[in-house]
Amino acid sequence: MTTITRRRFVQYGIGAGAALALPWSVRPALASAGHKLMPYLEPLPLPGAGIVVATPTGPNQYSFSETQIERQLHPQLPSTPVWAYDDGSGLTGQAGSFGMAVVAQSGTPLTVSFTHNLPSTYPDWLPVDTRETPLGNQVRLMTHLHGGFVAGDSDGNPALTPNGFGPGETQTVYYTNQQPQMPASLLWFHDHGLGATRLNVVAGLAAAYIVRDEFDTGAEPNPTGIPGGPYEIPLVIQDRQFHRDGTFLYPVSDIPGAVWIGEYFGDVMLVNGKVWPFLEVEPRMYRLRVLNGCNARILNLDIPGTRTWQIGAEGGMWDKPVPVTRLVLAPAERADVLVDFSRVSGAILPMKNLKPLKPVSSPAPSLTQVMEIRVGTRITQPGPSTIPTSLPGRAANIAGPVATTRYITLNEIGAETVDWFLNLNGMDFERAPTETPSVGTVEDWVYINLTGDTHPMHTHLVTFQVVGRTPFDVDAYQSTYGGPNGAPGGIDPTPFATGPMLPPEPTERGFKDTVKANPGYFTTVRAKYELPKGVTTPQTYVYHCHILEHEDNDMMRPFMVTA
Ligand SMILES: [Cu+2]
Repeated sequence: MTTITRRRFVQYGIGAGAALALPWSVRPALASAGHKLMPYLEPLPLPGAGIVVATPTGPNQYSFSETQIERQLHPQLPSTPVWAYDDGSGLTGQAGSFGMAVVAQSGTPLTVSFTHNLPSTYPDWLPVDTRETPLGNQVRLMTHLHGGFVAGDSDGNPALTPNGFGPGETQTVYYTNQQPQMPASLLWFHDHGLGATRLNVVAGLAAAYIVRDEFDTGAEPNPTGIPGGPYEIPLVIQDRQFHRDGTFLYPVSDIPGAVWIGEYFGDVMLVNGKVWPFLEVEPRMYRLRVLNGCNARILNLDIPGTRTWQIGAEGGMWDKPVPVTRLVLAPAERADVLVDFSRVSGAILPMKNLKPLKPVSSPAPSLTQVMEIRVGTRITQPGPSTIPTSLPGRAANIAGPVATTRYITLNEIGAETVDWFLNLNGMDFERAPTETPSVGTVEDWVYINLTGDTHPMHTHLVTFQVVGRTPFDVDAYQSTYGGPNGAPGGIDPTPFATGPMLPPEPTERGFKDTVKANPGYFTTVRAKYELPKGVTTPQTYVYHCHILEHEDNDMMRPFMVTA
């Protein structure tokens, strides 16, 4: 608490007038252009038809450059500057603001490079808060493979490389795709620049990373008996606002002296990088692979159709399908679902986003429309007509013993003031790691939420089992242990429990890399802290809230896998 941190140093020093230097202070708040846009005018971009499937530059090797392109994201909008990952193709195949997918094979490692070809300083449509960034308004990039089981220096890791990569510089990483830690699954890679992740991702720096194996081949038919080929549809959902000139609108704080805002919520929904698209399907079974790519919005998706089953989540496929009616996905959570349109031939079905039910809590304003599904009447290829009774994946059931249980507090400090920030364990990001699991051991991490909202907690390196959520007396815990920087970590909240631990949701059956830590509960997850083959201790990673505004300020901590 007495350390002079990045934030406080600049707050009391050179950064004090930063907000005044931005053109935003003289630009009147523009009404977002979103409410005037007519939905469902353009088709959903698909792999090979609006989403580029990356071309390797050598055997098991990809070379991307981060570059600015312009795309029209809706027919009633001017074109939008978008930051994109270019595989060398020039991105003529990218239709919208999301448009790149790597297809990897479980067990086959990849070498990937990312070269910064973007502007050296932030444009005025991306309002950087220079109190949070290591190098002011310089654009510093770092790509993280979300869900990757990799060495620390291939992680895109703001603890190891806080300054990221500047213009002309190249980040080179080695993605192990090692089994069983990286089974067939939908991962994604996105920018993780320190203090600017929220802006770099809004600008477009996010892409899909699809891992295949001998069962989940992506073809139809396949050994799993699920839809494939054109009947497997990725859905990357992101909410955005727009200026009338087509640029993304990212609001600046209305608190004098602050630029950072607590959470970014859009007033239009983009799916695969297009505003409110439509999707034409045949009256048969489909596989939808849904990723919540929003900065802060928790989705509660009503999947239209007659019957829906979830078959997997972040950590890959499960052992059996689970019937679902709604998909409640916090930022970075994924759902792999089978949807049967066979009984709704000819129907026009809206996919809607509803307010998430308690105990999930979010201040997001309503945004109901997502996309429209148009069911045709003809079937080109029948595909599977039944749901498999078993799947070639796994339920999460980590055998003990649990070597260590760690108690991690989630704190919000100075809300609605110029000094507003969030933290973990009452500590700033820059402090040395306090979570130091021994390699190969199993640990329980208990997220003690002392704030009013749900935080999607994401751990790099590992996937985990959700053990459960326990209601507790937040006020009593807070008044006993809280301080000016929040409550410290390391204190067991069990004496404050007000009821028994609730089991995981049916949709938390498998391994996950992001868990909803709801207010009023402490949430326990269990992971085995292994390292990739040939990688030796110590290795440093980070864990953080995946609400990108929170991650940037300052709800993120390093952790170290030790001997
Ligand atoms: Cu958060």
